[in-house]
Amino acid sequence: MAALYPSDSGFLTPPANGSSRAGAVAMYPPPPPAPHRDFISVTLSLGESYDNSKSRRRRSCWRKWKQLSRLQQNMVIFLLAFLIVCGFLSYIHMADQWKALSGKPTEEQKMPEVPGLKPANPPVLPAPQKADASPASSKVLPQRPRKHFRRGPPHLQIRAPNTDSKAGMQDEAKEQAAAPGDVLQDENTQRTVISWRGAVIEPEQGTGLPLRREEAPTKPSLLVTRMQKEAGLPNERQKGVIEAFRHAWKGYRQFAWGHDELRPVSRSFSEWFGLGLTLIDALDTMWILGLKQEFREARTWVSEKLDFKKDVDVNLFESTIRILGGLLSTYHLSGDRLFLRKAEDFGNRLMPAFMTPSKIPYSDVNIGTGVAHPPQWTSDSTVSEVTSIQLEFRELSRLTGVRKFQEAAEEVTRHVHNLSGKKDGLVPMFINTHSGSFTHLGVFTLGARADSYYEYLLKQWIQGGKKETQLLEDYLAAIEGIKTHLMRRSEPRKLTFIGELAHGRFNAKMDHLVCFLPGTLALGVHHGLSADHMELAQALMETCYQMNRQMETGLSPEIVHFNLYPPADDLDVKVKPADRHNLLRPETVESLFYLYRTTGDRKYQDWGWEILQSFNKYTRVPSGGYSSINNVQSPNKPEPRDKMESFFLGETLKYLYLLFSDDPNLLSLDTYVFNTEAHPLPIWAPA
Ligand code: DMJ
Repeated sequence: MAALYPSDSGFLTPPANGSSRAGAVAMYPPPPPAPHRDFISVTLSLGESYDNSKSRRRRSCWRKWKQLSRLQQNMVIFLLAFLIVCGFLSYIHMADQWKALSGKPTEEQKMPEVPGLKPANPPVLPAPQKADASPASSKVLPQRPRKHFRRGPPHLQIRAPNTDSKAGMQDEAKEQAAAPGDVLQDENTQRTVISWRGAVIEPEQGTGLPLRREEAPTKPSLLVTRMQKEAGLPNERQKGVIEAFRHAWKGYRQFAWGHDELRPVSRSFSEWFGLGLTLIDALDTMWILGLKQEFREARTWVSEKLDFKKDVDVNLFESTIRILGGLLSTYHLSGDRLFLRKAEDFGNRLMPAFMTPSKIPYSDVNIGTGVAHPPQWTSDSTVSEVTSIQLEFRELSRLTGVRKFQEAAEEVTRHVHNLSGKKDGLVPMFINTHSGSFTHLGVFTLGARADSYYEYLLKQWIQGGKKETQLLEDYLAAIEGIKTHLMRRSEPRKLTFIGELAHGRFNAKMDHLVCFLPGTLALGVHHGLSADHMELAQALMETCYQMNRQMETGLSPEIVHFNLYPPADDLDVKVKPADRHNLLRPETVESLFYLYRTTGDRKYQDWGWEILQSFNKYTRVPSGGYSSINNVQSPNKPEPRDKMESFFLGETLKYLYLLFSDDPNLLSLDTYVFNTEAHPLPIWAPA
């Protein structure tokens, strides 16, 4: 006979000197409440033939049961009953959660299949042959659909992607092994991250630093279910956008996978930073359009191939708005921490740009060596560039709790706020990185090199919960400056437009880039600013539409000149030969989105639909992708430039999709603020 004793692990083990082949079954009771100790034993009878029949097992169980004391029997019965009740309750709870998290498309979520949707007119661009660089051929296609490992702020997730939790964790482990020193990676950091997610977020005061705090966690299952219900099915026009995106993605996937930009005509690619720019810029668009398969595949690339440890110069502004902004918004939408880790890694690598005598950052930085520098010909930086990185750096600090990002970016804002050389709120185009002063004084534009300075004044104010009054004051002053110095009306149609001022001389030239302004003005009104701004927004929107409408292709040129003097001509808009190109830019449709959201006037949707059809007619390349064109005034020979800019997927198609939505809660303007590359970031204290 051998008695068995409970081991440390709770399993029953024989005593040290006992036979390990005891063949006896025994149970040691819990610590003795009873006055006597019960030992249950079975006599070994090795000589007997082994009988493992059911009836014998049943008899022996029954015998053992009878050998238990009344107390033990009651305890066992109680334990079983308890386990059954617990099991039942947790089944109900888990069933709810799995329903919400399973990622199986509900009726509302099912991917729209729109194979029949074709452009109204056949594309005019040629279809030459070229080698295949698709992810399929380079074997990066995911083998099977993955389940999503849900983490991150749940109430910002609009849909549940379908990624495998195990795969997610493996990716994460790999990422952590590969990431540089100060990226979220060690156990301690992980623990901090978990604890800050549990804290209740407060709206941030002014430029104060929010540290490792996030929104109060709400039950993810309920939120995801609610958001799935709200998302709704795409309407016909949205399906048109999805079809356009898929066509663009097809070209990128096949000929430019993992490279910066597709060259759709030559079926090849071009590199700028060598960081998969189009793929990153397009991530959140895929999420918003519900393109799960494409998103999963791109996520795999980010996880396995995207490496910032690279000896390459990047432009601080362009890489911030596209890469940092794209990663941060994708993190917010998906809740997948892979994107936050990548964002923090990238943010760290950009930081040397700020190490200048004035703290005004250099335009370029090598993300591998950490060497930053201005362009070769000057020590100036562009004003819009140094003042349009703040939304992203501030958000990165909020999410990581690392102050330096926000501090560096806000130092620039403070500095520019106090700088002389402005004209009624209007800023010059250049700033010196040594002296910190504006240069090339006396030239004012809302176009290239100044545009997003104005946009980010308003958007930072919104992002921070409308508390940073200096930002608002600078914005309001600038709008007044625009009205006084840059706004005019054309002849004969009296279109309101924004020109430029050079040393007191007005130039009736307007970049298509300026068409961001009606949208920004409307956004300001949505957030409580003067109704006058809406009048100007609507007038400018009409002008931007006419810049498209009056061209033979229905697409705006890069720059127009307005006719100021009657009755010289019946055309308000003139285009110089050097300015006739269209780069698939987003600004007109971006503003149409804001104008429709804030006024509800469907004409803005109709205008956007016309523009999408023009893109399909004149810029679509049959083998996949869209190309910028050289001549918007030549419908028979638009001359493809053989390049699809990353912002066509990051911005243009995203804004079109949102424009055609009738759901104001789809990326609500009260919850999100879009960076200048159309990447939605959360407002810190949503209204
Ligand atoms: C984008 O990169 C951004 O919208 C930027 O603010 C201006 N230029 C392009 C789009 O035109």
